[in-house]
Amino acid sequence: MQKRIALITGATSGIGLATARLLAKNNFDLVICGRRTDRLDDIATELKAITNVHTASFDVRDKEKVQEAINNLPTGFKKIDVLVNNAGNAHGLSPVQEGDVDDWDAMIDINVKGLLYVSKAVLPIMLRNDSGHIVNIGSIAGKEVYPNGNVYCASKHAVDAINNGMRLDLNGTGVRVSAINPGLVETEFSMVRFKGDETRSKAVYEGYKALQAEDIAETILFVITRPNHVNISDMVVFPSAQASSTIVDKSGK
Ligand code: NDP
Ligand code: 8X3
Repeated sequence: MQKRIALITGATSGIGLATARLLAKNNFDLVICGRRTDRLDDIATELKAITNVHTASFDVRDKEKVQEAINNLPTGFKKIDVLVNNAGNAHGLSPVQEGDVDDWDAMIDINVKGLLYVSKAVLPIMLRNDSGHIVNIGSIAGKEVYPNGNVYCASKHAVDAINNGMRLDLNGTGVRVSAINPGLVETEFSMVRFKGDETRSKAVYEGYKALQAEDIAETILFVITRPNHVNISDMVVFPSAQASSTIVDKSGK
C-alpha cells in the first residue's frame, strides 16, 4: 500500500508523540509539529530510523507562521493526507469568578483558533487532491461541563462544534472529518493545567488506571485506516474506571 503523509500537531509529548510513533510504524510519513524544537529534533532522529519525517516548529496561535510552515513543506511532504489536530491543553482549573484571563486567552487561542488556523492552511491541499482526513482531538470536556472546567470545557465544546461543522461543509469533497474525545489520559496535560505542580498533577491519575497516550494513538490509527467509504465521525474514549467527567472510581479496585 502507498505510504500516506500525516501531519500531527502537538507531537512533542503525550497523545501526539504516541501517535507519531505508532503511525511511523504503520506506513505513514510524518510532519511533526510543536513549539519545543529540541524535542522535535530528538523525535525526528528516533523516527527517521523507521520512516520519513519533517519537523515544523510553530505556535498554532501564530496564523502567519502556521501558513508559512505549510507553504514551506519540502518536496515529498507536500501532500498531506491526514491532519491530526491535537495541539492543545488546559490552563488552570478554577471557578469562573476566579479565572485568569491569560489562561482563558491561551485555551481559546490554542485549542480553538489554533486548530482552525492549521485546518485552514492544510485544507486546500486536501481539496486539491479530493481526499484527506482531519482528526480533531476533542475531549469529554467538549461533551460535558464540569465544575471549574468552564473555559477549557468551552474550548472543547467549540472543537466539537467545529468538528461537526467541518463534516457538514466538507461533505462530498472526499475529505473525511472525525473527532476523538478522550476522558482522562496520563500525559503532561495536568502538569500544564497545574503549571508544573507535580503533586497536584500526579493526584489526577491516582487510584485507577488512566488511559495512556498509546490508547488514544491506537484509536487514531483505527480511524484513519478505515476503508474510504467508512467515517468514524465521533468517538468518546474513557478509562474503564471513568463514567463521566466527574464520576471516576478511584478506589483502586
Ligand atoms: P500534552 O501536554 O502531553 O501535549 C500537548 C501538546 O500540544 C504538546 O505537544 C505541545 O507541544 C502542544 N501544544 C500546546 N500548546 C501549543 C501551541 N501553542 N502551539 C503548538 N503546539 C502546542 O497533552 P495531551 O497529549 O494530553 O494533549 C493533547 C490533546 O489531547 C489536547 O488537545 C488535549 O486537550 C486533549 N485531551 C487530553 C486529555 C488528557 O486527559 N490528557 C483528555 C482529552 C483530551 P509544545 O509545548 O512543544 O508546543
Ligand atoms: C482532558 C480531560 O477531564 O481533564 O480533556 O477535562 S479533562
